[in-house]
Amino acid sequence: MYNGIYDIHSVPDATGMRVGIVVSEWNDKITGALLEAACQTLIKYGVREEDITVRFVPGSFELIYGSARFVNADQVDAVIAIGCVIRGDTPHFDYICQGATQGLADLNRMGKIPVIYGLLTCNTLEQAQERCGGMLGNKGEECAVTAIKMARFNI
Ligand code: DLZ
Repeated sequence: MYNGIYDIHSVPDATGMRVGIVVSEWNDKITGALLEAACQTLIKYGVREEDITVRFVPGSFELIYGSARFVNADQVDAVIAIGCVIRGDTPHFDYICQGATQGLADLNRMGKIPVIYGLLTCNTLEQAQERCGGMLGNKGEECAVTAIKMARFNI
């Protein structure tokens, strides 16, 4: 039963936590900045640097496979999938976003370990820049906090 003392802003201690991060090489300036913030934030809350495993994949569509490998390997407590898709002239953007989103959602539905959605889906490069350390903060930091909270999720 909820006893009214849960502080939604507190981040659990992440000591001993192991985290896998899958990073897309497309738009690498953006994904690199997201990765940097995610790692810094994990370490800030107690994750040891050696317990963070980073793997790169060519594009955001491959985040599904990369994350699935982590999920099935049973070696980490959470996975963060980092990518950035920027709208172009063709419907390609929609297919990649839909495919990656559905694939990551499917992995979460397995319920083995949480897979955190660090995919920026932007209309312009400027929108992406605003979200990786610009005016709107850094989604990598947000993903790290979410990973810690979800790895500590218990029923
Ligand atoms: C092909 C493609 C395009 C056009 N744009 C992006 C993008 O903005 N961001 C991204 O992460 N990946 C892009 N890709 C690559 C696809 O994600 C994928 O790597 C290829 O379709 C091969 O499966």
